[in-house]
Amino acid sequence: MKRNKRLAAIASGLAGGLALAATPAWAGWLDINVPQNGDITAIAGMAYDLNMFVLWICILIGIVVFGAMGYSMYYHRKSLGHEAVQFSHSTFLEVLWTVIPIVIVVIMAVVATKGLYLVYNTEDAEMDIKVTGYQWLWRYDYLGEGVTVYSKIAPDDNRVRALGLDPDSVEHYPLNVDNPLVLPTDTKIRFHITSGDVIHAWWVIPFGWKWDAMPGIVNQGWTEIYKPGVYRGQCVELCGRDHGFMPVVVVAKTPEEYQKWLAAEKKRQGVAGAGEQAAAKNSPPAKDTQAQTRQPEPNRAAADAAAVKLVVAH
Ligand SMILES: [Cu+2]
Repeated sequence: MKRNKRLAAIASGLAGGLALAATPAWAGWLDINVPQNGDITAIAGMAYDLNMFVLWICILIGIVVFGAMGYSMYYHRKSLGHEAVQFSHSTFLEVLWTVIPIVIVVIMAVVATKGLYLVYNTEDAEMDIKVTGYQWLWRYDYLGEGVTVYSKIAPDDNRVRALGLDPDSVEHYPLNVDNPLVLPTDTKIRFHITSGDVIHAWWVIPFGWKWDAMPGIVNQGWTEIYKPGVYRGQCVELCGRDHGFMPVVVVAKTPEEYQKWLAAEKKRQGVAGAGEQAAAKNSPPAKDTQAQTRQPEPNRAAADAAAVKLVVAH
């Protein structure tokens, strides 16, 4: 009877603890966990699930091991007249406590490898963005489109920083930029990440990864954004004086909205539109040398397309 009472007390204590954990007052505890962005990108969802999967395995192992220890120490204590067992080897136990951890590690390795495969599989991308880090801004090239965006900390944030104003006076300080990276949703986007000077690292939290941006090296990552919205991140490699002030802002638009933005941006940047390019292709080649000398520099879009091929081949 006594034992049942004790078990009931432990059970009610556990239930109370779980109920407490579920109340809104404890909701902040979720913030210290891996961000739960599975509804925004697949990789973020995978990272969260993997984290929780391994965490639950650890919790189960903890319950079994500490439960067995507690039970043994309490119910087989000396004062009850128990004597220590005197065996020194048990082949059965040794095999058991070798095989069980191996099985657990193999299961975790299989799940983690699947996750890594997801992160590294940049095949079949529908568009390519080259990300170049500079001290202290980002350059985004829409490869094959001829569009380039330079993105640096927004003027308001810069004012707060330079004049030592109240950081709360600017929302999302210091994670606002002048020109965000605009991307379409529901599109597999491949990133080619590099640097023009020192080592930076490009990080957008809901993408679930960060890649080093290194001079002379091109790292590849990918994302497919499920939900339109504004996603923030920053440089995460100490890159000099203003390392803390080179934020990343991605604005995800629906594919239709994105196409509209891209067309407007092409016009703004003076990139020949798709229609004009097609017309140029169809027109007979210029015969007189004067016209040839007057031809513009090699089309940036074509040059970028060649760059994509080069990068992808690597
Ligand atoms: Cu940096």
